[in-house]
Formats: sequence, structure tokens, C-alpha cells
Amino acid sequence: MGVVVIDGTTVRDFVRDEAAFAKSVDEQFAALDLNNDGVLSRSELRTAFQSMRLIESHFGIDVATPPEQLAALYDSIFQKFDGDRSGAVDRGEFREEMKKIMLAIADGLGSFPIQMVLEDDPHSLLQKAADLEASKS
Ligand SMILES: [Ca+2]
Repeated sequence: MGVVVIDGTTVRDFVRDEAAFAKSVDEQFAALDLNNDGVLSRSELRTAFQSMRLIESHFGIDVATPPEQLAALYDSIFQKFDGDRSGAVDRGEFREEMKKIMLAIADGLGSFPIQMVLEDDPHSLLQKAADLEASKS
């Protein structure tokens, strides 16, 4: 686990740095595409969100959420990502939706820096946002 100090501006700057953001999201996408077919299936996306924990802040899951509600929630998340309703999430769809999620997190953080404890995840976008910020100073 690592501790980062992060605020909304850090996250927003990261999303606006299109090259860095696209590269990070693409790396994350590749890591999540377990069967390497170039798209994320329903179960791959679900595994992703279960491990990312991003969802807890963005979609308001807490530990007490019953399994059937969780299933419905993951379905609705999948539909959000699968913009063209093809039954799978491609790289462009993933980028687009991750951008929205990160901007929503930025709004939630506001301008007041907070400490966040991140689990060890080489593909954590929040970690990368913090790294980018640190590299500038
Ligand atoms: Ca796949």
C-alpha cells in the first residue's frame, strides 16, 4: 500500500494530459483484458472494478451491499461502458468512461488535498495522477 496526497486539480491535470492519460488507461485496459481479445467482457470489467475499488467512491457501493444489488449495479456499469451496446467494451469506450469517472472523482475531491491510501496496483490511475504531479515539482 502507498499513501498519496491528492486533490481535484491533480486528477484533472492528469486527465487533461491526454498522452499520459491515454497511455495509462491503455495499460490498464491491457491488464484487464485477461483473454487478450482486445475487448473487455462483462466478467473482465466486473473483475476490474472489484479490484480497483474506484467504484466504491464513484458509484457508492459499500460493504453491506447485498449480492443481488451488486449484480444489478455491475450490469448498469457495464451498460455505461458499452456505449454502442455491442456486448463488449472496446478501448475507446473504456477510455471515454474512465475519463468521466476520473473527472467525477476530481469534482468529489475538490481543491482540498487529501491523503489517500492506495492498494498496490501498478495500474492505479490515481497513483499515476499523483506521480505526474510529483514529476513536475
Ligand atoms: Ca477480453
